[in-house]
Amino acid sequence: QEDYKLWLQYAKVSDSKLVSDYNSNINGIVALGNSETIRVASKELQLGLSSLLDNTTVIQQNIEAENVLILGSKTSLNEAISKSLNKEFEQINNEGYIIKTIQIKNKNHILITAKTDIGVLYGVFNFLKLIQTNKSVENLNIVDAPKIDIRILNHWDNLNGTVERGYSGSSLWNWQKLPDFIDQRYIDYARANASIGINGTVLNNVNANALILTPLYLNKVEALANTFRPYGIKVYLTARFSAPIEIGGLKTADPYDAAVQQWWKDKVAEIYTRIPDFGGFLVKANSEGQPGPQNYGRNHVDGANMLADALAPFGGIVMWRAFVYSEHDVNDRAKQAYSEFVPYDGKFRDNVIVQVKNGAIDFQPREPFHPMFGAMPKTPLMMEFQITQEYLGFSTHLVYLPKLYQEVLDSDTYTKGKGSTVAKVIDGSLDNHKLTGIAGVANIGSDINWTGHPFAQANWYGFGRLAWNPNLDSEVIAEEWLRMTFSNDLNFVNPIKEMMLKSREAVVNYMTPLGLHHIMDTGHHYGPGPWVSNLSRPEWNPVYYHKADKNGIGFDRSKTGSNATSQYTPDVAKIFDDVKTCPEEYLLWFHHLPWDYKLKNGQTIWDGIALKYQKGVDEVATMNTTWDKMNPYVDEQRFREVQMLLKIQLKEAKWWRDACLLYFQQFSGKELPKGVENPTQTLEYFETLKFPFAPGNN
Ligand code: BDP
Repeated sequence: QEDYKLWLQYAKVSDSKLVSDYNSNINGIVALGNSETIRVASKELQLGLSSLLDNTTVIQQNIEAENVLILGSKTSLNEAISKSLNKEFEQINNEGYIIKTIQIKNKNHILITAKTDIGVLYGVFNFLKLIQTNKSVENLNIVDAPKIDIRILNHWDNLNGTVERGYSGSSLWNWQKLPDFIDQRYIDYARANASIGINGTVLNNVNANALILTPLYLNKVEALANTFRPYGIKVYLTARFSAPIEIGGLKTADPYDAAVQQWWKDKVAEIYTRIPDFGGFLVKANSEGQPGPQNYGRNHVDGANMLADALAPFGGIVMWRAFVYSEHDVNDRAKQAYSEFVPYDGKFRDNVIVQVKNGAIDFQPREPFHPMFGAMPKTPLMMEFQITQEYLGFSTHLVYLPKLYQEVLDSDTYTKGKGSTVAKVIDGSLDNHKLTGIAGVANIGSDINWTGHPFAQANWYGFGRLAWNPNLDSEVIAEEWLRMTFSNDLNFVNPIKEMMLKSREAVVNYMTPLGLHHIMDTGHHYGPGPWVSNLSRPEWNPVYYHKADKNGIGFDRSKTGSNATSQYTPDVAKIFDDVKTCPEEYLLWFHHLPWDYKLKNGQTIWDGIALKYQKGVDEVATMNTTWDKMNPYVDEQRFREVQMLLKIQLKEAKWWRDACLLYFQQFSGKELPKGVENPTQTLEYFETLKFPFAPGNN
């Protein structure tokens, strides 16, 4: 089925001239080396070529013929060839690859090589991509390498098969049938990830269950690790901080306790006897009720370093999350992670990396970049993006997230002057860090199409591409994804690419325009709930975030308010602090403004908000009409699915618009401006809507 195949459709190239050009360049494959990785690489190549080009080229033993596709790592090449590529090899790291047209005895060949077999596999996928996207394979000279070391998915999968904030079925991992039954899904999962360069996976939820660390489960984890290894994907686990008590029989999990330290050392050694290339632990500690070092009067450094010491002898790492906010300091939740972590800069072990969400609240449709980026130069920080759309319409709304990712990565921290982008913090170049990483909270589940919405596959794909190179353009990524997933026909690619690129701004507009945030309904986080004010912790309530009243709307985080702006470098703080220079997309994130405050275009805040909500709805309406014309280019099933989903999205964009505007209107006391449709329901109606069927909230 098409939708299962993701961007690895390998659909037959429709242009017959192109097919013959390709075929004339590919007249046999020679695979050097005999590792599992080389085996899967040549298998993928054969699958791709036969399907894309009807080219049934078989593996050959030598390079006698012309136009042979040669794959193999540096050490497997003959010396003359390898020497001639010295310059190229210098430009790549262990995971990079070279695709080059070379001459041997006056005959042309295409060489796919790398320093490692995994690099060769990446080269193979990228070579196939050239054909998938109808690019030329003449005179090739491609040298490419990932800019970030750890490119990892975080699965929020529970051991009972549910997925926290997962909207595409249940967990992929079938713990009952593992380790004996290796589902084809696991292999296709690994292929898909390898094809975009993802090289790590955390199998289980950050809200962790200690049982994953027991032999019963480790046995199964080992089977997954063995399955993923040929594809260059390392397995990581979340470590529940209280595991020494829960499964170790100890009385405490205090990181200063010698028995606790020993327990972790033994546990880690046990894991490595099973999985010699185990990646390490991801830890959510003292956050939203999870246990952690603070339960024993210790701090994040104590906790992270204890685990790091256990992992260090084996080369493992700790990814320690900075997603913390305490109920004791409710002045401004956005400030807390920074306040708690920045004083620890330089105190973590070398094999600890602190994992920071892209913004200071929680994966909202738009947030300014997290002030921790750039603020801890002596500590490697990794990015945590959410691929699953917890706050952006689950897997029902079409939202192209690489736009969001790129906006964050391109943000300038100014910590070392202009150009100190978040991307440079993450790729280690700004502060010279060796350990670098980027994580995406996966949107993958057991649905046939993996991600629920056919277009949500693009978010998995795009995350992987930006993890490989955070400087890539989201537009380029959208185009290659569309060509590989659907069609190379420009009558399809151009309008749909534009639709994807606009979809992120659309969701911001119909959910949280002008810097509004966290006004979704409680628990499920799906529909609007700006009225919610009855939750036990103040910072869980939407009213805490929008602060709408008769006088105005917005959270004052400037100098006159919570002063969260002071957590940014002075250059950035100055821009955000001044209502005149603050970008309007962050206006109500940083400022509380009267309803008749004038925006740059002359509209009042009230009119501006209302018109933005309307614009969001209009954009989704346009997405619908654009897609309706795409029937000729897409298989019936995916065409219909997307069409139905877009209709729901339109209905729900209106729900957001009407509910939020009716609610805020109570305070503004003003009429809706011309151009904004009148709500067809009352505020009471929206307030009493229930959403008991929301998935993923467990
Ligand atoms: C929030 C989710 C919650 C996660 C938490 C986290 O609502 O389910 O456990 O983040 O990242 O976005 O730890």
